[in-house]
Amino acid sequence: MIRLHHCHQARSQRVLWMLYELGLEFELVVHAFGPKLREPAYLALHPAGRVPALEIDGGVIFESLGALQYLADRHPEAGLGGHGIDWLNWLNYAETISQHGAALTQQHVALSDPAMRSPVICKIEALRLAKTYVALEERLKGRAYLLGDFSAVDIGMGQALYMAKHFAKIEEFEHVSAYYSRLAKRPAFQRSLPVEGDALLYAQDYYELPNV
Ligand SMILES: N[C@@H](CCC(=O)N[C@@H](CS)C(=O)NCC(=O)O)C(=O)O
Repeated sequence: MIRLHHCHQARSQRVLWMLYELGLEFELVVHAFGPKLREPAYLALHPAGRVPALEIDGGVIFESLGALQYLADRHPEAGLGGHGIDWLNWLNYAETISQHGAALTQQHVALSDPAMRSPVICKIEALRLAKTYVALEERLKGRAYLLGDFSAVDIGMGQALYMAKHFAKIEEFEHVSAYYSRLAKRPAFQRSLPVEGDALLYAQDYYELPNV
């Protein structure tokens, strides 16, 4: 039995996308963001009350990139795995990007009262986020995917960009934009997106840089 705990548009989307790429059977439990994630039943699965939590093979994986690695290793026949310096760097670089996406989501979305938001933090985080694209742009010159062929690393990064581009546009980064378009065409990515009627985390496609 495989069971994924997921919130729409969150990092758990990485695991959902990977499960679809692998064509595995699983149960999907969609949670709303909020205090329910901090109830004891869920904390027994994820010690910090976040998503994802992937129940699999008698254990629970509660880090999205760890789940990608585990699933890639569990299914070598899919050819989405890897190892070594490039694999580790680019798998985990998704979190260098997502830390800014998460901070900006907190500012623009979680803090529903605009008076609580900090335009300075919003601006610093968005500028630092855009800087993370520079390394990605360089890496993608002459490569369709981060490690050459499509792999689980691109699932982590594709979802990081899906979140990040709400706050820092990718259009001026030619290779990053082409890469993201390539990933977004994948049927498994599209299946991992919310559908009409689902509660969305992001009400806008893009949140402007504050003028401070
Ligand atoms: N490094 C973790 C981060 C997990 C995380 O912070 N998830 C966010 C959504 S992207 C979450 O569950 N937030 C809910 C909350 O903080 O209440 C991972 O990649 O799985």
